[in-house]
Amino acid sequence: MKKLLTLCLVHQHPNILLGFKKRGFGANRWNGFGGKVQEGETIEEATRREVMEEAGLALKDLELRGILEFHVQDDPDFLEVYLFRSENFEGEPQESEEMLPQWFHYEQLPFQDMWPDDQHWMPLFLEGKKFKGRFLFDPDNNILEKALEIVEDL
Ligand code: 8OG
Repeated sequence: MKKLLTLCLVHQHPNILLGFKKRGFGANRWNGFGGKVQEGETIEEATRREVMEEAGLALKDLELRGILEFHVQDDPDFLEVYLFRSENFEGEPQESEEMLPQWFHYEQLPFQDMWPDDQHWMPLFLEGKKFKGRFLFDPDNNILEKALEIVEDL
């Protein structure tokens, strides 16, 4: 079964805001902000809610930039992650129970402490492209298969 999630990268060039995930799925990694889309909300509403909950920011803009599927070997469940870029917001990045936010220069992203797929699609994100991807992981989070394509529209 498919699970729908959101992920938002706040990008004020040359810097990207990431959060250090303190607990739960993906703990001890830097990532954008996001989570599961709940019943009764749109994907965009879920993105705004998660960024507010995790980083204390009210987004002023939101652009869909990628759709990424994540599969784990031998698991029929998979994630479909809607990846957004946002540039403008109200508020100051604030630490939450889940995330510790920090700005990173785009050339100094901490890929060794991020999800292993991020280094593959981040260059497309930084070039302003839209893309679709599919990654298959083994149970230790190593990438077994990857497919990534630039698309005109999502
Ligand atoms: O609600 P929860 O914190 O579990 O949501 C997981 C978040 O992590 C959500 O924003 C989607 C995101 N995420 C994955 N897999 C991957 C991945 O491989 N790379 C990145 N960058 N984010 C991911 O669930």
